[in-house]
Amino acid sequence: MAKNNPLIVIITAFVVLGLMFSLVKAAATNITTDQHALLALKDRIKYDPTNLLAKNWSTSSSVCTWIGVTCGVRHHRVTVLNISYFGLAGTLPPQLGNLSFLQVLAIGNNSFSGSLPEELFFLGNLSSLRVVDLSYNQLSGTIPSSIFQISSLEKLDLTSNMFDGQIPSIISKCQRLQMLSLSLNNFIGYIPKEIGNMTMLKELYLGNNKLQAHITHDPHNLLANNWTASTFVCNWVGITCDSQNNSHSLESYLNESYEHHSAAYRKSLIP
Ligand SMILES: *[C@@H]1O[C@H](CO)[C@@H](O)[C@H](O)[C@H]1NC(C)=O
Ligand SMILES: *[C@@H]1O[C@H](CO)[C@@H](O)[C@H](O)[C@H]1NC(C)=O
Ligand SMILES: *[C@@H]1O[C@H](CO)[C@@H](O)[C@H](O)[C@H]1NC(C)=O
Ligand SMILES: *[C@@H]1O[C@H](CO)[C@@H](O)[C@H](O)[C@H]1NC(C)=O
Ligand SMILES: *[C@@H]1O[C@H](CO)[C@@H](O)[C@H](O)[C@H]1NC(C)=O
Ligand SMILES: *[C@@H]1O[C@H](CO)[C@@H](O)[C@H](O)[C@H]1NC(C)=O
Ligand SMILES: *[C@@H]1O[C@H](CO)[C@@H](O)[C@H](O)[C@H]1NC(C)=O
Ligand SMILES: *[C@@H]1O[C@H](CO)[C@@H](O)[C@H](O)[C@H]1NC(C)=O
Ligand SMILES: *[C@@H]1O[C@H](CO)[C@@H](O)[C@H](O)[C@H]1NC(C)=O
Ligand SMILES: CC(=O)N[C@H]1CO[C@H](CO)[C@@H](O)[C@@H]1O
Repeated sequence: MAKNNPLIVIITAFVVLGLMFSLVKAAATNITTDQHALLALKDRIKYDPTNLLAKNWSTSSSVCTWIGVTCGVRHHRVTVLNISYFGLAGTLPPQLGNLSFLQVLAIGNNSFSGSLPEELFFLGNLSSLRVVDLSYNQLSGTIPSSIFQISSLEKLDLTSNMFDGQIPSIISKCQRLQMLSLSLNNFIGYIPKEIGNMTMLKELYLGNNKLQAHITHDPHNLLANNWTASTFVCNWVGITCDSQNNSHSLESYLNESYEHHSAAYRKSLIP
């Protein structure tokens, strides 16, 4: 009965037009879009000790010759932005989300602050991203969940920032993730059990947060047998202690006082 209904025809026409419009818009981005995105970042730099970007990121030269920037051979678009160890302070503009060919975003060991703009990882824009290294900055706020829609992501390093909130269970959508570090932040809540089904994950660092464990499945009785109250916590499997400091400076993937709670943990291990 909906056949040839004029209203449906009109709605369909609008939907198709909208789709075409967004495709044209996406196709309309070019190296100038990338330049605008990087200039927006340059504008957000509040401290640049050696005037590196001020001098080098000049509009009179192609962005592909800018320091820290690499372009792809085929598309001649920005594929790598690596400004790690430049000593910069500033914030991240949403325009970075327009770098639609970006594969590597590395701003580690600087003094970037503020929160991550939600648009930064908006679905579809940064769909080629493989590596995100924001480690050793002063970034804060929650992680926009849009980042976990990027299925190409292989490495996410947020070590040593001031990020907070919970680790969302949709993180397991990033099935290609091989390295995840959230250490030295203010994450709270339970570690999502879905992390256990990220089969490519080789490195996982969650230490020095305010996370809690909720282990319901321990197939080989690994923790049940190994995390015993009678042995020193630094000798437990999966726990590494600071070798210079044989006390409580644990870089463990959970911060709970295991010595006092191990019995309770073992109780909750096996369903
Ligand atoms: C990029 O696109 C804009 C508008 O779509 C156009 O004005 C500009 O000339 C293009 N730049 C290059 C380098 O193709
Ligand atoms: C910017 O730095 C790159 C890499 O060091 C260099 O090749 C380029 O000539 C510099 N550009 C300017 C305008 O200084
Ligand atoms: C970024 O550059 C630094 C310093 O040159 C290097 O050590 C690091 O491996 C690079 N990061 C990525 C993700 O390529
Ligand atoms: C880039 O990002 C900004 C901010 O999100 C947006 O206003 C702009 O339209 C985007 N597109 C281009 C082509 O610069
Ligand atoms: C992302 O892509 C959409 C659709 O092409 C566009 O409207 C938007 O401006 C882009 N940039 C950001 C930062 O969202
Ligand atoms: C990065 O910065 C942190 C904190 O300042 C420092 O501990 C670390 O050694 C730095 N990494 C490198 C490779 O220099
Ligand atoms: C893995 O996690 C996803 C998302 O939570 C879920 O849909 C899927 O069923 C899980 N697969 C297994 C094998 O646990
Ligand atoms: C726990 O595992 C560690 C590392 O494999 C091992 O050195 C230690 O002896 C084990 N402890 C117990 C009580 O099995
Ligand atoms: C040893 O642990 C104490 C208390 O947790 C800490 O303040 C100190 O910085 C640690 N020392 C080293 C060398 O890591
Ligand atoms: C290393 C570390 O952060 N330890 C903390 C773990 O949590 C207990 C209880 O919340 C604190 O007392 C420790 O300082």
